[in-house]
Amino acid sequence: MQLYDATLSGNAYKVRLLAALAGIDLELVPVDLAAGESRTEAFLALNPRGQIPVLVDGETVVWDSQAILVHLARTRAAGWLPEDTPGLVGVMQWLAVAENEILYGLARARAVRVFGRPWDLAQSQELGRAGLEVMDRHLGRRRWLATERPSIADVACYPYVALAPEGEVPLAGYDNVRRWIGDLQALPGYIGMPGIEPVTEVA
Ligand SMILES: N[C@@H](CCC(=O)N[C@@H](CS)C(=O)NCC(=O)O)C(=O)O
Repeated sequence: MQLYDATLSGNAYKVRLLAALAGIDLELVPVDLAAGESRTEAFLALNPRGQIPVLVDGETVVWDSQAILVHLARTRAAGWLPEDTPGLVGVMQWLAVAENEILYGLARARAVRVFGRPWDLAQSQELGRAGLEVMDRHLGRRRWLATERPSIADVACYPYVALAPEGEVPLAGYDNVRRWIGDLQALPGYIGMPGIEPVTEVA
């Protein structure tokens, strides 16, 4: 399987992370976003949105990080996506948070600060903090986001939450979120990415 990837993309990292946690081999194909490599005709044939990550699994091409996590869980990492309705619904709810408050909030704030993207920093940070508050309350009652064990919901939400300080959204005060980050970092097979600090202690 090939993953069209960039080292500093949190969306691509979440796919690398699930693969590492579940022991799945991936061949990484680097895409230089700054050079416009995601906007070429050849790349748009893979993903009409012109974005990474894209997974090529034989004849199957999957774009969008959430969809790729589902594909990997359904084909090679069964324990990461529950089949029962409440479990599946719980995962879907957190994939929605990953695509909304986390992507348009925390990830955008980071993209403004790290890559100079032209989005509204204060608005992105505010949306990101709203997502963190929801997560923090939820994680005060349970260890993992959707099920009794880690699932693709945790993997989908993790990268841009852990990278939030790069967008000038400190994680101080979100103690349950920081405990959850530490639990994820302690999982066998865990890999990090540049910009994610290890959580060593939670007040
Ligand atoms: N919802 C998409 C978002 C993907 C995305 O925003 N990818 C960024 C990198 S993190 C990208 O490829 N940007 C290039 C562009 O939009 O030109 C996903 O989860 O895969």
